[in-house]
Amino acid sequence: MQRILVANGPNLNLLGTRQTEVYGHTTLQTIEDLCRTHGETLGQTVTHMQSNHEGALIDAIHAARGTQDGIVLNAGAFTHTSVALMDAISSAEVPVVEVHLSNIHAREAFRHKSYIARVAIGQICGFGAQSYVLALEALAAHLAEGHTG
Ligand code: CA2
Repeated sequence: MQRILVANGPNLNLLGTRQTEVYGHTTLQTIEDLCRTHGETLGQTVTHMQSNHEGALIDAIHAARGTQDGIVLNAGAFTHTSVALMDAISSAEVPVVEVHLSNIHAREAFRHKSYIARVAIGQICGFGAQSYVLALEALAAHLAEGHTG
């Protein structure tokens, strides 16, 4: 089984409750359930974490070293600001797929820059909850090819 951590950053705990015109009606719980069940079909054991705190996300990435085979990361607004998260990913030696619900490249200019993209194996954005499913698929293929870090 591939061990996959799905990590969500700030404000994503509010999904489905506010700003539904931007982020839709799907709750984070629904996304977590979707990832767990889809992961099972891919031979993945999916665990979840969400935090509004940069340090907690960094700790989770550090803890993934040697305990997870891959990470699906929606770093939320930290995507566009956090050199510290980028450095944590560099040091973890665990492949990361960056995901976003919205198409960050079609939004405000400040969302076009991603520090995560520099250290992720790839980025999937704009497909709502399906972005996470696509990221699990991408990790399954990447890991099956024998890639590790
Ligand atoms: O599209 C995405 O997944 C984002 O990572 C979402 C972040 C945003 O800062 C990124 O640019 C793109 C924001 C998440 C905030 O989520 C909320 C959900 C409901 C209500 C309020 C915020």
